[in-house]
Amino acid sequence: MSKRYTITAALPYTNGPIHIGHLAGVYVPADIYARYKRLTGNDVAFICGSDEHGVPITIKAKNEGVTPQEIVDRYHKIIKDSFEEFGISFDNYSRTSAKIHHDTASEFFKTLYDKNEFVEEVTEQLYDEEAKQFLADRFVIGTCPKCGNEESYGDQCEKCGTSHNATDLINPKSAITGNTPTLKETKHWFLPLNKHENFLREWILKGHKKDWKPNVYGQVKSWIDDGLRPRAVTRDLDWGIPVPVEGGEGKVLYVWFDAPIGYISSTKEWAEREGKDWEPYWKDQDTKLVHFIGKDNIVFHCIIFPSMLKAEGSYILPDNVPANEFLNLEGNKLSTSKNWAVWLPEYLKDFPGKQDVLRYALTANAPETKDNDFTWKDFQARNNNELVAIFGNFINRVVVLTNKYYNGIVPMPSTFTAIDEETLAAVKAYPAVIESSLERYRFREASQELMNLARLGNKYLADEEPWKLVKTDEARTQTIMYVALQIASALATLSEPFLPFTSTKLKQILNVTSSAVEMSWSDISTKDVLLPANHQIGQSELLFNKIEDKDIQIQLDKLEASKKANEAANKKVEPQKYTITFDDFTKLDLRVGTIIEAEKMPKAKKLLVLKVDTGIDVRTIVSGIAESFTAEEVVGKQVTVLVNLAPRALRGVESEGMILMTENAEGDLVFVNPDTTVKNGLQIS
Ligand code: B3M
Ligand code: ZN
Repeated sequence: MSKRYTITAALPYTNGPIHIGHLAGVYVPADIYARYKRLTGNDVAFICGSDEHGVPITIKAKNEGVTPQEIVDRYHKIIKDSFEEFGISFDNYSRTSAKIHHDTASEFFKTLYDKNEFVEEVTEQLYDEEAKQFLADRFVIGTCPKCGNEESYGDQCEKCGTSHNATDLINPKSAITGNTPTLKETKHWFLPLNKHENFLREWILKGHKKDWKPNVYGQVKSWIDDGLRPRAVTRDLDWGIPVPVEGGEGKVLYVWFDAPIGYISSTKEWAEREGKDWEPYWKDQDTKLVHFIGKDNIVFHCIIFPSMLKAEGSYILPDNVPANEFLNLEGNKLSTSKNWAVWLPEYLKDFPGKQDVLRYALTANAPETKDNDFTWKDFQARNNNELVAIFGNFINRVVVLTNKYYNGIVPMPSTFTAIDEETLAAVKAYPAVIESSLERYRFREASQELMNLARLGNKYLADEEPWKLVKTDEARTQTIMYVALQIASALATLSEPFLPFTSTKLKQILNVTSSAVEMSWSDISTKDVLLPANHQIGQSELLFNKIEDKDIQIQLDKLEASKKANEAANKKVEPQKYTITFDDFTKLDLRVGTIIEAEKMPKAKKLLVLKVDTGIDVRTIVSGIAESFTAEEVVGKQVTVLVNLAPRALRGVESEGMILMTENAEGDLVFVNPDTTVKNGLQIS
């Protein structure tokens, strides 16, 4: 039965581009779900937008010496483009700096204020005397009172997920100056979550929310069981939505108060554009509201936002909040600051046209029930062994053979054998199989069922061997190809939520884009004929290409470079050594020289054997630089040489001196040399 769905995906902060963690955790599953709901005939509003307030944006702007507006304008565009490029089919992508959002959020606040749903209180808050600023949220770092993480933020600990008040932090430090904050009185409006505890308990714990994912239900239960306290929903900051009531001058709404209202304002913006009424999408009890988020957002979507909606009184509450766990990358936590990530704009540069490959790899390995690891090897294997070898191979065989035997015209079948009947019946069952996974938000499982349908097709062809029968049994060959084409046709539609670009391409190849032959999701289980005899299909085109080891190596090298850069950045500057006399210094004979020959020391990873013109002589120096330079690269380089170092044998080669080196920001070795070419042999003093 057709239903109305409001599907939201967490509003990304506009302080950086989107990476694979965001895609895997939130946007790909949300998109699969929205596409599936549309395909099955529902009325869907798939809603998102940029979260443009909040401290991370102010901090980024400060660091770059630009305005917060410049930051959000830059990343709003980059993020929006990435979503489009990856086929995330939002009905609307708005931004919280939009007027419609400021108006909606202000109104929402005023309604709660008028209904006396806030507690107005002057309390002592953390204050940085030097920066002359109150410290909330990410402006303050300290020890989490719950788990002991020493780098918890003022509003949330990223380690254990707890949301707290900044004054709860043990040992707070200002993120701006590093100072220990003082306490200063200021007035704020608090949402008394304790007042909503009973409702939350009834709604989530005693209600029908037991079918929520165990990670979500478990977290929410533990928060409620711990007891809820009032939370300030205003801040002493200048970036955000001004507090719209008396006494609110110079204060803004807490970002987590305004951001979820962004779902509502984005829906309004969409409805206005489409000439629809937004209200049923948020106020009709028959509408299913589903929030796709990452696990760090659970408290906001399952406790705070529902309390706000309940307090307002006219809104529906979420039907489900299928939060995902986190995705790691090659064994380490994804991190923006450490550049340990795969950024979508960069991925597209390196793998143009391969959006579906990433969507598939991330879905097949989605962090649904526990944190999961993305590895480039797995990505390559998913592509080569599944998309290319199973899905692509099946389609290619069917299309090539149909063109070869019948000039691309779907042949007329004759009598079906038991195998044919079974195969066609299995195809008919697939929509229900995939639906059952999707209805339980099990996207990994659903993607594997899709692949199983392609497997079924491959096995059918391999068992029936039309390429052998074509010489002896014309009628049987026609029947086999007819059955195979029905499978291909089912794949074209069932793949759409997961592989939208592939689905479009496949529909073009099968020539099923015109309304006469277009097929819906439900047709697959109800119709006997999906692709009728005599229908003309197009030429074969490869849906997927093999990804080579060298392409994967480039990605691994990039990560290695990030790792080195981090190590270099974190390298502590060594303390100064003990004092030496001028005489001690003059003992060192440092000269400028030029490397004139170089070769790799056999069987030694790190060593190059160099011939260096020191101006005094040409001598051999063995240098441990082979991991940073090739032999060819260093020939001709001017370097600084310690020429009076006692010779010593390295792997049987006598080394007569030492070349001075240091490290660059990427952690690679670099030469210490004069900044202009000078005569070899000149002394350094
Ligand atoms: N911007 C947090 C995040 O990106 C936040 C989500 C808002 S959803 C209303 O993790
Ligand atoms: Zn914690």
